[in-house]
Amino acid sequence: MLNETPTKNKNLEAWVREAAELCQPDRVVWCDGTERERDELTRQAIGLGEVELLDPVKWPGCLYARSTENDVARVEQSTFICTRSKKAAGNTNNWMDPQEAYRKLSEIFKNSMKGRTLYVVPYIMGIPGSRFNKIGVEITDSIYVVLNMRIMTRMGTIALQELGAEGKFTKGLHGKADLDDHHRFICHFPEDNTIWSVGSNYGGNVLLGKKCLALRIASWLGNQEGWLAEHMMIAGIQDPSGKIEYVAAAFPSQCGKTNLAMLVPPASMKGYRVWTVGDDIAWMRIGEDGRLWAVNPEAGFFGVAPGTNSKTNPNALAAVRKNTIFTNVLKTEDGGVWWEGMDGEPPTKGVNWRGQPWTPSSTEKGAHSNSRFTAPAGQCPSISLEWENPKGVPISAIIFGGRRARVTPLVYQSRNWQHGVYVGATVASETTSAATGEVGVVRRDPMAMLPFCGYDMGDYFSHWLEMGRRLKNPPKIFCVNWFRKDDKGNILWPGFGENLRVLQWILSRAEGNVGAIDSVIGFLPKAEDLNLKGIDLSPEKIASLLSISKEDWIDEIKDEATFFEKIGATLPPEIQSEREALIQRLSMEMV
Ligand code: GTP
Ligand code: SPV
Ligand code: MN
Repeated sequence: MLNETPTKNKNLEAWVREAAELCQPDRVVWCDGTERERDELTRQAIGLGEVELLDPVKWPGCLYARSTENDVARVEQSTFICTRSKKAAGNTNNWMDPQEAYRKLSEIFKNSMKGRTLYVVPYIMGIPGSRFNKIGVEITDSIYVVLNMRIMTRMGTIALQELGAEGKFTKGLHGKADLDDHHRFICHFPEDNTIWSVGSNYGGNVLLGKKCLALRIASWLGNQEGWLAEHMMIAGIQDPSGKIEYVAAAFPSQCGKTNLAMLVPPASMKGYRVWTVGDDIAWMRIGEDGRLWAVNPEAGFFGVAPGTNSKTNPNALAAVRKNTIFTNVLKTEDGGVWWEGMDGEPPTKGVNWRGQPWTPSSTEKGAHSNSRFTAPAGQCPSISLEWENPKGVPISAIIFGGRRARVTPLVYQSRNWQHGVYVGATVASETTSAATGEVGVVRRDPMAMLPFCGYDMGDYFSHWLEMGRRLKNPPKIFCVNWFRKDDKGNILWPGFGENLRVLQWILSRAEGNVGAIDSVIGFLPKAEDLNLKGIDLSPEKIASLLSISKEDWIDEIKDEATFFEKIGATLPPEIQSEREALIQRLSMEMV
């Protein structure tokens, strides 16, 4: 921890001074990212009650944190894109005039760090040394944020070195203020390369490298610079011959990216391995070979805790055994952690995410359904050897998906890139507790980017179409649904490790090695082409997983129309014509 200014970057120095004048902290501390600094900050955070130490033998280097009860998820209604013209933000984003936003948030930031320390956190999104990096600097009064940022990003001196005296950086100002949700705003100023976040101390609202920079600001930059910033996991699938092919998958929050990225093959699929490159964000560029190459710009996982166990995701469990921060899970009496869906018996007592005593007979959950772990990616046993390759990995298949009890089959393939963009653009999913608001309501979430696209959604679709035109060798585009239910409301597909069977079909299709049924919505697998050896699923269940109901799809098309109307005039004509072609295929089927 340095108290003098460790940078020669005049813009950075001036901006830190400006922020300190506004927020009036007692101290300004520049973070260097060393272990010594972590130990010192941990000691202070424990003293302030921001975090608790877990049992150092069972959970070495692990911390426990609770955010306040009204601050446990992203807040989409308080998240704004602040561009000079409202049009640039588009109709699916909340917009605020930049002058008004700066004025309004300045009022909240003003003097808000009195009695507190202001930490300056320089960080890299991307692979150190790569020309595709983006440097960010987050100013924050939360030690919890600093400790999380040092896991989620490459942080400290390394970032200042890469920034140099002249380098550009994303300015991120974060303050807890009074944590009142009426004073909670997450504002993005893409034209100023700036983020202001105030009134929260939770995840995607405050770890500004993640959703704010690596998706909202980066998607804006990607549109200008000709690349894609996506809410996608990335993984390598190794087949028994040793060949590795990479896939990238966009599912909305809490819909299975982390689990897919860390998949453990079922016992019956000997010789397969899945290698984790990233679990939440992909930055994708066109390589010299005309393929799409993806990099995970993060250094850690901010993963969903509930449901994580040795069957569903043993790799995540292994990754969180040390040096991990647990947020809003249950703390056990012996200094451990627990969440619903963990292995074994629940503890006989503990303290729940609200800080109240808990026993298995409590009616309330022990862990919040959006409780999370923050773990270094390098600790994951399935981490790919390529995860820090600055070139990234070449993507053979892009997969879209979501939670749908009905309508969407287990898997289908789009006809070509343009149709694939339409499939991605029309993805819908049941809402989850990753954002505040009602859970389980179906909403359109194109490319899983509805809450994260930093500009007009219609222009974003155009950018995807343009990328396709530039790709000589584009990945094939697929759609999956692990969450289809039967009439009794039971999920039909066993999911998790068994999803590899679907990936196997996807990769065979991408290589052109297997046939398919040419259906109205796209290419469906023939049941006999799915590898179902060693899995106990009746032919009837398989049939319903792969079935498409005309009535459901007609309803679907109507709902799409409402969403497309909302997007308005920027909706690309190609998307409209894909929709018309689908309507025509459906109506021909009807006569
Ligand atoms: P974010 O970090 O919010 O972006 O989420 P994510 O997409 O990484 O979701 P994650 O993999 O953490 O999964 C969220 C929830 O979905 C967990 O409760 C999982 O247990 C559940 N889940 C994941 N994969 C499957 C699956 O294949 N089948 C079923 N039924 N549930 C799954
Ligand atoms: C998500 O909500 O998609 C997350 C968690 O990955 S957060 O960082 O809170 O956005
Ligand atoms: Mn996410």
